[in-house]
Amino acid sequence: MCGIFAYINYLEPKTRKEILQFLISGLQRLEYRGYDSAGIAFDNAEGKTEIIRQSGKVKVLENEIWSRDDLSVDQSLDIHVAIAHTRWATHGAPSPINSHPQRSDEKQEFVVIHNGIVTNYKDIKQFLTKKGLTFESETDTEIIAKLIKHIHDNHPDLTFRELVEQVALQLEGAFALVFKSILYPGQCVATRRGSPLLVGIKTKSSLSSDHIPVLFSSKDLKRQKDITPTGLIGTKIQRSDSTTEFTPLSDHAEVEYFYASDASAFIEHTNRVIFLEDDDVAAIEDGRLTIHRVRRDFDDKSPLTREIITLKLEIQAIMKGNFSSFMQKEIFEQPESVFNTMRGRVNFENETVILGGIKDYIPEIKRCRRLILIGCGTSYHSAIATRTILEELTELPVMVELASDFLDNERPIYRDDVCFFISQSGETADTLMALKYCKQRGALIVGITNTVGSSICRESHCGVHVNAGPEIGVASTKAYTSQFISLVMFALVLSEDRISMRPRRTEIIQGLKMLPDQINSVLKLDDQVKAIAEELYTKGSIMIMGRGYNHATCLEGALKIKELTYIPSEGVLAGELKHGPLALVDEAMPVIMIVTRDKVYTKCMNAVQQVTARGGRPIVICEENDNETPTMAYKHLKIPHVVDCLQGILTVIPLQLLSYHIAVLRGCNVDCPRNLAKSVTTE
Ligand code: G6Q
Ligand code: GLU
Repeated sequence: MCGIFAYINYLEPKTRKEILQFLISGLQRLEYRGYDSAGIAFDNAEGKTEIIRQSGKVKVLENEIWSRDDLSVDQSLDIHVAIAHTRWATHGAPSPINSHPQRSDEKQEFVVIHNGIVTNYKDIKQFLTKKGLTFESETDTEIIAKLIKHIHDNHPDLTFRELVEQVALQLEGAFALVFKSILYPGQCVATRRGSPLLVGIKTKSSLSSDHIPVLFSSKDLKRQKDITPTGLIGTKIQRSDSTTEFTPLSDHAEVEYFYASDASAFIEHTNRVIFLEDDDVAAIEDGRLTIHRVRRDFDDKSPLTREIITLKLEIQAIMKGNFSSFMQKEIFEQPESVFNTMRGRVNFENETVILGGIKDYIPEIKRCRRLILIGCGTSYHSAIATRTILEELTELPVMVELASDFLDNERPIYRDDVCFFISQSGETADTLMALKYCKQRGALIVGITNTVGSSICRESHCGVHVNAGPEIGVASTKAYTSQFISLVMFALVLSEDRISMRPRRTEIIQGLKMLPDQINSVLKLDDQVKAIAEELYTKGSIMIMGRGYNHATCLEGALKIKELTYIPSEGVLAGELKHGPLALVDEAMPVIMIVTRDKVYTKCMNAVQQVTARGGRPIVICEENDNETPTMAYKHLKIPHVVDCLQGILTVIPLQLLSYHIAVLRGCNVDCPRNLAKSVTTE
């Protein structure tokens, strides 16, 4: 997700340096949301809008800002509007020109920052191109900047707020927008639909009210009924003669406002916050904040006021939302993170998959000798989870290696090998060293990471950004499922032209489409899982069994339990049960078994029988339509059916939840387990 931040001071003098520092710290507070580039816009010493944008970390932008010696940073500004943005690219690769703020023209009459996706941007772009406008970026956002200028040029009588309303009426999709314009100095207008946007208010005195009236713009603007989405421009707009009395918010004229994607960006300055609703337009002019409604349908039922809330949360609490830990938040984020991994890549209608980061290398990959997947810990498990489907759809030999063991044994690598390096952090030492080992031997290097600009990213020839959003909990959860999906998408890309594989690809792609909702269903088992945790948290060890597509699941579940709860836990391939692990089974040994309806269902049922025959009391994770397995289990958790190669996305979630609840019951530090680090950057 990206971050929006804006700072407006009115009769509260600040030097340009202070303002720039506000912007940088605001963006730093939003870094946890994940991004790949950043930018700011402010007034320069000549009174023009200055834009500074960089791809990469906020630090890169900060260095660029302070390297400039022409900014007159000591100039004091009584009234000023500054906007800032961290971008999570959806349209156009991370680059300065694709970063925000996006501008309307060379003179930068209007600049805008955007969080979300404008789904009808191509229509609007085509419309504006026909009007003679040209575009410099690959983003959807740029059309917003161009559109507001176009409406202004055709309706110079409209106020800044009215211009933004008209723009919002044209847009489809999700957006939070903040505009700045040299044509409307000291004014800043924001609006949202589908993406969060907050207003922070800082004044020296108490506010005269804890509510702000909402003004209904439709009283001001009579739109002609024949307006079409791109037919508005050039339509005469009438304005009623209604005037609106402004009630100043405070008896002091001096005031500072903040716009942000979440309160963590400005909570250190003020805890007085307004949460804007969809289709609100928040306009700041002459130090006054007014909130308007852009009535898209005339039976608008939204409240007539917006409450000014006094937040009592600490910054971290805001970042965690309503969750007790980042790990818990990240487990519950998986419907969204899995969707984000597929967003803009999987087209569920025409059943195509596009991975922009590797598309130029597909011919070379198709000619390769074999695929080698290399990683550590959970990332290694995502490789195990997808090896079979990769072999099936690519018809290539696929090897899976633990990076440390791969290096210890100096495995042979050849020029026609394709080596995948899977890493959430992109900085894991063993994985990075294995990458360099393979690169030296001429193999093609594919990075599968969750961190843009990381070492593994930079060292790879090509790659896939798993787009899970930042993962702060040391124990990897949403990165695992996103790595899993990324590798499945890769398999689908490699088999795009195989007629014989069409039915299988259809089954998988339609399975991917259902995943976010199905993950939500599994998350609803949280209370049942917690009840099981209350039985297990005092145990001395826990065994988890699975096979086939769920071999990886039992390894990953065991890893989660051991690293979070410090209870020895082993993931056992059910087919190995009789070759030793069965000796561990008795009525005291907790055994969790994964049984899903696929080609190994019967074998898994046999394993359940073997465990129960030794007095074991298995806790089974099975499918909703399976009424047989539960009769043999001590307890069971039912999850939705999904195509076999995607089962591991759903079956791992009860194990993530179980490890979380057991850790909490045992008083363990969920986000920072003892002895562990989020990124193991040493061997
Ligand atoms: C698992 C841990 C750990 C992690 C590895 C690899 O929950 O987070 O096993 O998966 O250390 O880390 P990277 O994926 O960042 O390379
Ligand atoms: N869709 C816009 C872009 O790709 C904004 C993405 C974001 O939310 O950061 O630039």
